[in-house]
Amino acid sequence: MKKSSPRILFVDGPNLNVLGKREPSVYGGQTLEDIRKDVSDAARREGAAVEFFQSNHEGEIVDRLQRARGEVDGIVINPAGYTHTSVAIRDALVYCALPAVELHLSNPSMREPFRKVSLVEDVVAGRICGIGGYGYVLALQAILHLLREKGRDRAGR
Ligand code: DHK
Repeated sequence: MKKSSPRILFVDGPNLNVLGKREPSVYGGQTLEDIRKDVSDAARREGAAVEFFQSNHEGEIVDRLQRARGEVDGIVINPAGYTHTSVAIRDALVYCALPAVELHLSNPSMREPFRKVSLVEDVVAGRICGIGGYGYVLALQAILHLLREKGRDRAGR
């Protein structure tokens, strides 16, 4: 049987559409498009299919996560400002019931106190923070690793 490519959805929250122009000393000089290109190149090498979604609106992110259930195999999410506030995004992630990696360009633990709280950290498999745009490529590798492990577990190793 031909093995199908793992499908990974990247979800980005508010203000990540203006990466490159937005506080480059914190978030780096790459645009979201630059980052997506790097992720797509890495996905091609890894034999994975990637899809990208960005929204500045909480409800749109919830809608996209709900649709992801049964549609993709894993999620990489940077909820951006909603990381620290959104019970709705947390609940949608739980609903998805998919392996997920939380990602931040900066390291929120080293920033203002309100950024030290993540409402999704305990419903994701792992977190990548503080590596800038390259964190997205690392997050792709991380989620693919988790899916491979899951596949091995299912096959009984
Ligand atoms: C992005 C944001 O927009 C902030 O609100 C978060 C996160 C951190 C990041 O580092 O990618 O606090």
